[in-house]
Amino acid sequence: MKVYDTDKIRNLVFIGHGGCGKTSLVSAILFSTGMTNRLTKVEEGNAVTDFDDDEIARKNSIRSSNAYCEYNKHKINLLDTPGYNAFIQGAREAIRVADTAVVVVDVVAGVEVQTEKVWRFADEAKLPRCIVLNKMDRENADVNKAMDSVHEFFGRECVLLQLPMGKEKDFQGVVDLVGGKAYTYALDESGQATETDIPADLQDDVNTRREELIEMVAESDETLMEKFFEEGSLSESDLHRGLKRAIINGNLIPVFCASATHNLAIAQFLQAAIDLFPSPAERGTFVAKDAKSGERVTCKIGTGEPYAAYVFRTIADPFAGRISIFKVYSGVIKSDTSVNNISADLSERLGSLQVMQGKNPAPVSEVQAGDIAAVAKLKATQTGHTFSDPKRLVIFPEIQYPEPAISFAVEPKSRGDEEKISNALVKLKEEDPSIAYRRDPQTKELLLSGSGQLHVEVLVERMKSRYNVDVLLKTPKVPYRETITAKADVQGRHKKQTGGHGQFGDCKVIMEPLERGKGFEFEDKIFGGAIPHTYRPAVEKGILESADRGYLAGYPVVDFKVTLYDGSYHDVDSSEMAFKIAGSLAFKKAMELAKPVMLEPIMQVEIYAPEECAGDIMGDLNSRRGRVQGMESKGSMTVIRALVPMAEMLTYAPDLTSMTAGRGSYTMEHSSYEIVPHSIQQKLIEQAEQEREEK
Ligand SMILES: Nc1nc2c(ncn2[C@@H]2O[C@H](COP(=O)(O)OP(=O)(O)OP(=O)(O)O)[C@@H](O)[C@H]2O)c(=O)[nH]1
Ligand SMILES: [Mg+2]
Repeated sequence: MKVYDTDKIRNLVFIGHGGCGKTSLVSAILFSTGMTNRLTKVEEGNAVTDFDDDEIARKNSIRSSNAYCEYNKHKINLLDTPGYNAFIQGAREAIRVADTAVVVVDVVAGVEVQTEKVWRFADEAKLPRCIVLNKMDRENADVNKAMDSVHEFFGRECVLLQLPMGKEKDFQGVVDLVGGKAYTYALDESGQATETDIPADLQDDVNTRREELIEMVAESDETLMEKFFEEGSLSESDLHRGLKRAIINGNLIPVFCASATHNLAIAQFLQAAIDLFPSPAERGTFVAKDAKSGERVTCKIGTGEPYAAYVFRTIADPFAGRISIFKVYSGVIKSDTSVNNISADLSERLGSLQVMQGKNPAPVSEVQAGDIAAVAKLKATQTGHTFSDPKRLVIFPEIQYPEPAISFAVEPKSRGDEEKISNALVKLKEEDPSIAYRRDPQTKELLLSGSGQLHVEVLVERMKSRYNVDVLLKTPKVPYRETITAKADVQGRHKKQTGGHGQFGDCKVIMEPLERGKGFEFEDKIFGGAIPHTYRPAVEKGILESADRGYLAGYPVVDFKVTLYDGSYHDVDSSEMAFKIAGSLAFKKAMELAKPVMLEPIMQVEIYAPEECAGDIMGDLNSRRGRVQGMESKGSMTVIRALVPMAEMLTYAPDLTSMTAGRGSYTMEHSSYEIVPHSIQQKLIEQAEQEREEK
C-alpha cells in the first residue's frame, strides 16, 4: 500500500439512520474506484464493511468499520457506522477521527430519528458535513420533498450541489451545479460516467439554482461579497474556494444525490470529496491534554510535528488476535518501530502497520499525519489510548459514552462458566466501550448493560459464537433493602445446657434508626465487665449477619445503630459463638418492635424527547410513581428530569420507544433509597414468602 501525504488524505465518516444505505455507499465507492472487483451487497453478505458474522446474519452494521479507496491520487478513508438505535453509539468513535461527516439520508424517507441523533454527534465534534440523498432510484424519490425535510431539521445552510437527471428507476446521473456540467452513468452498475449536455428541460432550473448557490457562497465571506456586488457573479475559482471554506466552517452543507445499489453518481461525489472537503491539515489543529500539566493544548496537524496518535477502535479477530486501529494526528508512525503509549505508560513495539479494507489488512511502511492505520497484537494498548512522542507528551480525551440505558442479569446456562463469562465480557468491552458490566454487591447478579435490548442480545450471541459461553438474560432483580423507623431496647439471651458444658451469652442493646445512607453503626457502652471485651465484637457480628439476611422479605437491613450497653456472661459456658447467637436473638426482637419498613432504589432519570411527546411522557412517569423535577427545551427537543423508583424503570426502554416513535432516549443513575409505599411492600413480602416456600 502506498504512503499518502497529509494533503492527499480525506477521512469521511458515513452516518445516518439505520438502513439509509451507508454500507452500500461505501461498497459502491470501493467498486467504482477499483478496490473491489464487483459491487458487493449487504443482501449478499459480502459488503466489505459489514464483515462480522452477526452483521452478515442481520444485514445491518453493528460496529464501525474502516475501508479506503484511491481516487485521483488521493486516499479516501471510508468509515462506515451503524445506524440502528441500539448500535448508534458505535458511530461516535468514527466521528471522532473523521474530518468530514457524510450524512446519508434515504431520499424517500427524509430526515429520520437517528439522522437527527448522529447530526448532534457531528455537531458535538464540530465536524464539517455534507448530505447524500441516497436511493434516488426508488419509487417516490423526490429531491424537493427530501430537501424540505432537510431544511426543516438542519436549516437553510443545506444546499443542493447537484440536480438529478431522470426520476426514480430512470435516475441516471446528475448535473454538477458548481462546474455546470452534466454526467450520466452506465446502467450496468459499473459506475462509468460520461459527460453530457445539460438536458434542455433542466437548464432553467440549473441556472437559478446555480445563482442561488453563488449568492450563498458570497454571503459567507466579506471579500467574496464585495466581488459579487461589483461583478454580479463569482469566478469559477472564487466560487470553488469560497465553497470549500464555507463547508469547512460549517456555514454551508452541500447536498449530493446518489443511488448506492445501482452505483450511480458516485464519481461526482468522490471528486467533490477531493475538491471541497478538508484534508486533515485543513481542519487546522487538534486539541489534547498536556500529559504533564494536564492543561488543554492546541497542536498543529502535520508531518513535521512530534507524533501523536489516538487508538479509536479495537477488533478482536479470532485469528489475528487484537487489532488496534488508530489515527495519526501529527508526525509519522513507521512499521517495525516502537511507540510510546502514554496512557498505559509503556513502550509498544509495533509490527507491520496495516490499512484495513473491512476485515482485510494490507501492509504499509509508514503512516503520515492525518491517516488511519491498524496494527495487530499490541501488549497493553486499548481503545482510547494515545501514542505520544516523548518530545511532546499529549493525551487525547477519551470518547465519552452515555450511561447505557438498559441492564440485564446474565446467568451461565451451565455451572462453572462464570470465569468464561467474565473473560468474554472483558473482550467484548474492549471492542465496544459503550457497554458496561458489573456485579451487584447485593443481589449478586452479574449485570450487563447496553443501549437497547437488541444491543445486549447481540453481545450475548457474540459470547456464544466467539467465546463459547451460553448465557441466559433475565430482568435484573431490584436491590431492595430494609430498615427500621423506631427505637427498640431489647435483650438477647442464649442459654443452652447440653451434656457437658453449655452455651451462654446475654446482651442488652438499643437499636435505633439512622439517617438514610448512613449504613450501620455500633457503639460499645458497657462500663465494667458485664461482657468481657473479647465477646463484644461477637455480638456485633451476630447482629450484622442477621441484618444481612433481612427480616421482612430477605433484603439486607441498613441505616440503623446498635448500642450495646449491658449483658452478662458465664465463666465456663460463654463463647464467641454463644454471644453471636445472643446478638442475632436481640436483633430479631428489636426488629419486631422497631417498625421495620422496606426501602427501594430511586433513579435519577433524564429523558430526551421531542417536545410534542412531553405530555405523554409526564403522564407515564406519574403512573410509574415518578416525580418530575424539571423540564427544559433544547431546540425541538425537551429534556425531562425525574426521580423514579428503579422497579418501575426496568422495562422503560421499549415503552419510551413506542411513546416517542423511536425519537426519545434516556439515561439514568442511582440517586437514593426511599421507603416503599405500604401496599407495594405488602406484595413484596408475600412474594418473598412464596419464593421461600418454593425453595
Ligand atoms: N433501491 C435502493 N436500495 C438501496 C440503496 N442503497 C441501499 N439500499 C438498500 O437499503 C438497505 C440498507 O442498506 P445498507 O447499506 O445496509 O444501509 P446502512 O445505512 O448501512 O444500514 P445500517 O448499517 O443498518 O445502519 C439494503 O437492503 C440495501 O440494498 C439505493 O441506492 N437504492
Ligand atoms: Mg451499514
